[in-house]
Amino acid sequence: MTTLFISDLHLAANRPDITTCFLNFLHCEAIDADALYILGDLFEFWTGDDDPTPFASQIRQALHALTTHGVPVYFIQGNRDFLLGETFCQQTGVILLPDVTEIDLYGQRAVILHGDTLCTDDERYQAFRRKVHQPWLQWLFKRLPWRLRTRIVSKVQHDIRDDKQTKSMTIMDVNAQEVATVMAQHHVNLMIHGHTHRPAIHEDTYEGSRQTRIVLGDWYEQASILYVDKSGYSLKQHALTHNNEQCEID
Ligand code: LP5
Ligand code: MN
Repeated sequence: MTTLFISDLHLAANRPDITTCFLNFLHCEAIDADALYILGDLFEFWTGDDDPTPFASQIRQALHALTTHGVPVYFIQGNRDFLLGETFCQQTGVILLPDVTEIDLYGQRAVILHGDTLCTDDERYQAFRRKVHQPWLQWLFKRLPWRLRTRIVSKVQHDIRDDKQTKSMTIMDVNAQEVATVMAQHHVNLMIHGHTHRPAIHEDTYEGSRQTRIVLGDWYEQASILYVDKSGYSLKQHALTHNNEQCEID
């Protein structure tokens, strides 16, 4: 049996190819898994659990079908779906985990997270994150009418769209010291995260012990899935059409 990890799908109504790939993945692969971990940015942007669109309902239904089948699905919020909350979890059976969570993977301890908090050199982003994570602001925002919320999000996205172009790739990557600190705090040698869209398995030696950091990729052009079982792990990229033929949903 296998445990699956994914992140950064950026699902959106205007990318039905990614949605189909995700639905097929749930239907064909996740259905037989020990567990599925979604490490943030499942959605391009999640404006609130009361999202009334058919697109959101389709995703909720598919996750509900999987958890009802008996597969545990765990979710860590990303920087694009930090407003996903308990209502979504009640509707789908998905379990929301703290931003940084320790898990046991077939006898090996690991720390899992979205990855944005590791990018400590990106000070503008970290300041922005602190703002939008303020509980009072989220409380207020969630009480605004749905259409007004979507307009505010579009406006903020529009206003900051050029901001990333001014940052170097190094600033937008993880900070090595922060990675070491988080692994030391949790006494683990394995870390799994997404966010940077730079899929890789990094093997390092830190203070005499071997450490592994697995970075999941995004799903813009291909699906990125980490498979973990008793014998080890494998990070794979599949075409978005990967499961289309053998496992199409009726
Ligand atoms: O996801 P990716 O890789 O594209 O970029 C991220 C960082 N960008 C973001 C921005 C979000 O995707 C868009 C959010 C819209 C939010 C609407 C908020 C509505 C209010 C909610 C209130 C509860 O996460 C990007 C990183 C990059 O990862 C790599 O790590 O660099 O960071 C940015 O681009 C952010 C800018 O650097 C910061 C700009 C400051 C803007 C200040 C606006 C204040 C708005 C306050 C809202 C009330
Ligand atoms: Mn992200």
